[in-house]
Amino acid sequence: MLLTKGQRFRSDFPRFGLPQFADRLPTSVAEPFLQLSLNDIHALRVDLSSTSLPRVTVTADFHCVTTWSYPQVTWRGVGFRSLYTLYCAHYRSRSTTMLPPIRGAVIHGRDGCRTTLSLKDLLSDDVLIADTLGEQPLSVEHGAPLRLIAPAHYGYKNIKYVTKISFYTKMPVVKTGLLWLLDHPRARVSKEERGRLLPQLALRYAYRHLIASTVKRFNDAVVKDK
Ligand SMILES: Nc1nc2c(c(=O)[nH]1)N[C@H]1C(S)=C(S)[C@@H](COP(=O)(O)O)O[C@H]1N2
Ligand SMILES: [Mo]
Repeated sequence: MLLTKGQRFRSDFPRFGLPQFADRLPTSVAEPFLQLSLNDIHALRVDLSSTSLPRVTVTADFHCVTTWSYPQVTWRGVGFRSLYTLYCAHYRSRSTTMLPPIRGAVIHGRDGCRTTLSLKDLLSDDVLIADTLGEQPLSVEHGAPLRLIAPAHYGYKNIKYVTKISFYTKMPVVKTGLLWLLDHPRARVSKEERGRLLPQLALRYAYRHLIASTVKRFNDAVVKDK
């Protein structure tokens, strides 16, 4: 199997994430609502369980920045581009002004985890809001009820329990203390954009040593919550 620079395939698809979110596993699955807004106004709430937007299927390798990958994951849900088109129509129906050019978005997870992506990256064909993994509804471990999937980008751009996507006319930056250094604005796997400023090779080796303890930490948290 072909794998990009610095990545190694795992035989399982673990629950994983930033260590501070390990214990914030939602204990129940929320309603599949997604809020879209522009510059924090003109909000639109979409119910993904009843929307007539077309369903799409995307199969792709999943790549965590800490160097583990899991091959050929099949996600189903609603294509991001069709949600964006719906949002643009909503804006036009509510506003007397033209839709200003949108640069990027903050993607918010219910556990407090968030990140940014440019609109250009979000509008790629393979980006979706997924509610299904394989043949099953998305599990809580993997982000139920909804998660953003952007396969060309490292796992940390693929926000679980996504509740809100806030568009902005200026490219947003999320202030997450030191984590800012780890949040590359694009985080493309093909370009090995693992983090900001820091050398990619150093990150590759530093991260690799964190995998086993992080998997354990996330597994233990699941057990504790049950
Ligand atoms: N809400 C939320 N989304 C998140 C994370 C998180 O901690 N919270 N971690 C990210 C990281 S670093 C990775 S690798 C993937 C892991 O997804 P998985 O738990 O489905 O394997 O989720 C990403 N999305
Ligand atoms: Mo990750």
